[in-house]
Amino acid sequence: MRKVLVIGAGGQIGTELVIRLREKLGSENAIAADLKADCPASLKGGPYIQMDVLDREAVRKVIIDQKITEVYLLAALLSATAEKHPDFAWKLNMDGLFTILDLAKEGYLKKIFWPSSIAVFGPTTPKENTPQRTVMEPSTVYGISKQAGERWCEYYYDKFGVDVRSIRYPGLISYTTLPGGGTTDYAVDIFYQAKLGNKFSCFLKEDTRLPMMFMEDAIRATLNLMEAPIDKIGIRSSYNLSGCDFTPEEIANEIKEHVSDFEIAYDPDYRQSIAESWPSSIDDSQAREDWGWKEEYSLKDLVNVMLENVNVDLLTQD
Ligand code: NAD
Ligand code: AKB
Repeated sequence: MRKVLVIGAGGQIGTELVIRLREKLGSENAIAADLKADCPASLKGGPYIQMDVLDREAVRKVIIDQKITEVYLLAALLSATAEKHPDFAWKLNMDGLFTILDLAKEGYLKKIFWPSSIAVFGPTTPKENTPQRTVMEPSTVYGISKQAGERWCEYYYDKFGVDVRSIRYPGLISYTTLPGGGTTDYAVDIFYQAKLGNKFSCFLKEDTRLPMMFMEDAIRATLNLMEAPIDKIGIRSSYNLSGCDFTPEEIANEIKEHVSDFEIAYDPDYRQSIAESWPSSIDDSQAREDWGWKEEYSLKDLVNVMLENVNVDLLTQD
C-alpha cells in the first residue's frame, strides 16, 4: 500500500504531481505539504498540511504518524533566487534532503523522489548532447547544491540501501502554476505576455539555447521512474532527461505562427551568465534504456497547448 507525501506541493511541479498521484493512489493516499499557510485551490481535493521542511521534528512526526511510504521532496530555491540568497539556498536545498534520507535510512520510508536539474552542469561541461556522466563543475549556488544532493543520494543508496530516485529536469513549461525563480522561467512568462498582447522583454539573449520540457512529460517521467522495478534503476545520482531544446528567438517565432503581431525584445540580465553555464541539449539515452523514457511534446506541441491554456488571471492571484 503506497501512501505518499509531496513536500513543496504548492509549486510549479507539485501542484500537477499531486493531482496525478491522487488519481493513481486515491486522494487520501497523496498528502500535499507546503510552507504556504493556505492550500492552493487545485489541491483542495485531498489532504493538505502546512509544513516547513526545515523543521526536522515536524517532518519526522508527519511521516511516522501518517505511515508515509514515499516522499517527493520538491521544496527548494531555484537558480535565480538562489543567487540572491546563497546561504539560505544551501540550507534549504540540503537540510530537507538529509531529513528525508535519514528517515529512509531508519526504515520509515520505502522510496524517495528528489529532483535534480541541468544546473548540475557547468561551463566546462560539453554543451551539446551532454552525456549522463561527464565533467560537472557547476558555477551557481543552485547547481552546487544539486550536485552535492546527487552525491548524497548515491551515497545513501550505496551505504544504506536507500531507494532514492532522481531526474535532472530541464526547464519546465506549464500553465497551471507560475514558476518560482528559475532561469528558464522566461519560456513560461512569454506566453502570458503574448496572451495579453504585450511586447515581451526577454532576460536572455535571442540565441541562448536551453533544454526544456512540457510539464506533462516531466510528470509522466517522474511517475514512470518511481514505478520502475528496482533492478531497472541503474543511476542513483540522477538521470539526464531530454524533452526539446530551443532559443528565445525560436520560441518567439513559434508563438508568432499563432499571434502574428507578437513582439519580443532582448534585455539580458544576471540570468544570462547562469544560462550560458548550462548545456544546450541533453543526452538521455540511459533513461531511455533503463526505464523506457520517451518524450511526447516538441516545441510546436507545447506552444499549441500553452497558448490554448494559459490563464492571465494567474498573474494577479497570490
Ligand atoms: P517552486 O519554486 O515552484 O515550488 C517550490 C515549493 O516549495 C513552493 O510552493 C514553496 O512554497 C515550497 N517551499 C519553499 N520552502 C519551503 C519549506 N521550507 N518547506 C516546505 N515547502 C517549502 O519549484 P518547482 O519548480 O516546483 O521545483 C520543484 C523542485 O524541482 C525543486 O527542487 C527544483 O529545483 C526542481 N527543478 C525544477 C525545475 C523547473 O523548471 N521547475 C527544473 C529542474 C529542477
Ligand atoms: C531553473 O531555471 O532554475 C530551473 C532549473 C532548470 O533547474 N528551471
